[in-house]
Amino acid sequence: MTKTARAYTNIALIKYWGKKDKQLKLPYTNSLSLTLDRFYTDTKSEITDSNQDEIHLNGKFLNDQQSMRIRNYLDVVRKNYNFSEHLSINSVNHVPTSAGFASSASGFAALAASINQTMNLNLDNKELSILARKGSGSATRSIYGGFVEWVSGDSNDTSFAVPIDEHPDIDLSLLSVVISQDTKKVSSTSGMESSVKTSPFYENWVTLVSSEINEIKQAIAKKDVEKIGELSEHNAMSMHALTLSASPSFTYFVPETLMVIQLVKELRAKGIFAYVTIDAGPNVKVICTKESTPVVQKYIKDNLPTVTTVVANIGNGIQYI
Ligand code: 2P0
Repeated sequence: MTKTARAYTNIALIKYWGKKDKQLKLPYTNSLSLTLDRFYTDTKSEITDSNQDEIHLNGKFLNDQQSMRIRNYLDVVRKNYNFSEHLSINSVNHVPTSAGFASSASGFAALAASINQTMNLNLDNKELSILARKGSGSATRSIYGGFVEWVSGDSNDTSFAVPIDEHPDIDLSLLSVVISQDTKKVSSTSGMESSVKTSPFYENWVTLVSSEINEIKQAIAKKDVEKIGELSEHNAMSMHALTLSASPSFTYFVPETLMVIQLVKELRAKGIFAYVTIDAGPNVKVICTKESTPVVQKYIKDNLPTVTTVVANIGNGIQYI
């Protein structure tokens, strides 16, 4: 019997923002993430006699338009691995869709792992990471648990994730502050394209990321959580500066995003461990320690009662259940 593939989402501490090859999804820079235990996708696939793929998400059949991205991906996988069978895919997303947590990361990592199993492709984790990348850049990193680096590479075979520390013994948690679950107006793919093409700071970003990747790896090795927090916050703000400096300018922030940033700064001024990171959406993720998490959670809820908060800890790589 085919098993269900489970992949957890990840939060990039040093972010991927821009492709040098759109087709292969080769990034301009390396990126580095932390896999989370709270948000994941379960995917099961089976060979079908039908002459087209059948995609179900959260128990609902997706029509042609809704399933286009996944069907295009399956065409790529079939071509790459030389099989012709169509698949019936059942995916359940335990991630708030399109709300700043990349459901595409866990989604495409779980899909790649599921196909690997159903079609007996016998891919190792490096090959699986390459396969997941073709679905979505951030999925490249969700193959592994803990701290993961995606090495940009310069070809299909050289762009994949490597585990930095899959089970780190480090005091870090992530408080997700959910401001809005609305679908974002600018997709990550088009947001990064516009930043690469039009932000006058894009070259600086590439230089910055290369030094921040080295610094954060040293901080991880030393378990220097303050340094990890500082670098992550700085990197996130630099990424969002690329959106603000694009032409036309755009931003993923909403007023509450800035309010949470402000609250986190207030907490830090009081000696509480808290740093923000923000993906391509309005929601804020606060990097905390075990001790600071409840304090940060209460402070944010007291000041902004409309938001919801979820705590995530460090998660594992791909699992088959
Ligand atoms: C990241 N993000 O490193 C960055 C930071 C969002 C902000 O990767 O175009 O869905 O499918 O490769 O991976 C989200 O974009 O984009 C993302 P594609 P993806 O996690």
